[in-house]
Amino acid sequence: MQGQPSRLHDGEQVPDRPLVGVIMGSRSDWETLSHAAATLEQLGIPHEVRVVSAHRTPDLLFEYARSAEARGLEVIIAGAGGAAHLPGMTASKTVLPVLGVPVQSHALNGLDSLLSIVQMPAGVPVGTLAIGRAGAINAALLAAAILGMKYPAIREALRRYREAQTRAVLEHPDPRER
Ligand code: RP5
Repeated sequence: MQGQPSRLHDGEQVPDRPLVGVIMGSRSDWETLSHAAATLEQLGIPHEVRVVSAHRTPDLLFEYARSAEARGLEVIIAGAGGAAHLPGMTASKTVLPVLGVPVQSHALNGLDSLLSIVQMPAGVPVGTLAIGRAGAINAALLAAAILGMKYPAIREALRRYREAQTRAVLEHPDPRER
């Protein structure tokens, strides 16, 4: 219909408001979580980025998770290192999907972060990704897959990302060439 915003087939237009909240326990986690934000950016997914610590700012964490759905967030990516309570505590205060990224800690190389995030007792799930950069990128891609079920434009962006990745491998089969 003329004058109406064009509606994509079988789904909703991507809104301007942040759909993904990228949170982390410390500014020192940004080096890792920046890869999630950059991937969301690449896919054209509106997102916000915040430091929210389970240990240092527990009230802020509760408020952030409690209000996330009402503010329009649809997925939360939570990264933390060491005794990494942030993803699990966030998941305890919202029914939005929470994707956990274990940050590579100095003491135990991120194994502590991984186990803290992945070993949730039954009842409150956290979708846990790999330690470090790979996990941060994959959290963004998984967020895109979740959002893609509702927003066809995001599903198409994800499809293009995967096609470009495949092309890059096929077009440069010789690992010695630069
Ligand atoms: C965790 O403690 C954070 O997620 C971070 O990975 C780790 C260390 O934090 P900083 O001491 O660098 O602020 O809560």
